[in-house]
Amino acid sequence: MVLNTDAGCFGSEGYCFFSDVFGPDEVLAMQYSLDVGVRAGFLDRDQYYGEPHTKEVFWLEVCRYPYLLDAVEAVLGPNLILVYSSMFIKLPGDGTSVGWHQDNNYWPSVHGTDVATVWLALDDADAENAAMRIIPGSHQDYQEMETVPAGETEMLRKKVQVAPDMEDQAVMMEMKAGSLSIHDSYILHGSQANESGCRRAGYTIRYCSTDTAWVDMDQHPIPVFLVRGEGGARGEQYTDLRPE
Ligand SMILES: O=C(O)CCC(=O)C(=O)O
Repeated sequence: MVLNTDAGCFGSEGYCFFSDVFGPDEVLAMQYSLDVGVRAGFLDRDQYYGEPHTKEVFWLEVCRYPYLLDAVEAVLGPNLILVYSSMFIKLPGDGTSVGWHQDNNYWPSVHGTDVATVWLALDDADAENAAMRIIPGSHQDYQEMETVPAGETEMLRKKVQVAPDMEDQAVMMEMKAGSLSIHDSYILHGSQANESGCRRAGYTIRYCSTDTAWVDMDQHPIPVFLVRGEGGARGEQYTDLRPE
């Protein structure tokens, strides 16, 4: 399987990669900050830290990092809001997996199709330590798929049952720490259990283009930040965090 490294193919494949967006020193700073947060008991539940950007300025600045936003802009265009973020941490041999799912299924307050997730590698991610997997093209037609309850060792509450022939098409999102992938909010993705001796942490950051997508702030649990460009028709409801 050839991996999609071209932002221009995001529309057809539903994902793409950007390598080395953060340098080695920045990766060390993020790993340190994650370790401190874990020790301080910031995680909401085992191996999951919800909305770090609303709790620690450090992570908010990661979400506003210019090179990262350049990558998001290459995919979604220039008018960007930051709607959610969370950390998926898989410890060596912890046995937890993430069932196949579409992100939009978890976000009733977020409307529209120009919605995407940055998956930022805080550790090197590969097949051994359960890099995320994606089924290319499964976002097409923007259909919300039926879900069933997930099992006890799965990190999310519900999942989509995927036929084996479709699962065979999955690509492994292997990347070095500091690199990132971007995936469409309708694409099927998940990850298996980490059978290796190495941690695999990823920071997922969710953005929308205000050209077509919007957030119902009466339903949304956290502030939405305008990080680049124009806020659109509902822009006054978002918190302006554009650079000076
Ligand atoms: O990190 C993972 O294994 C899963 C991440 C995920 O499900 C997501 O980005 O929505």
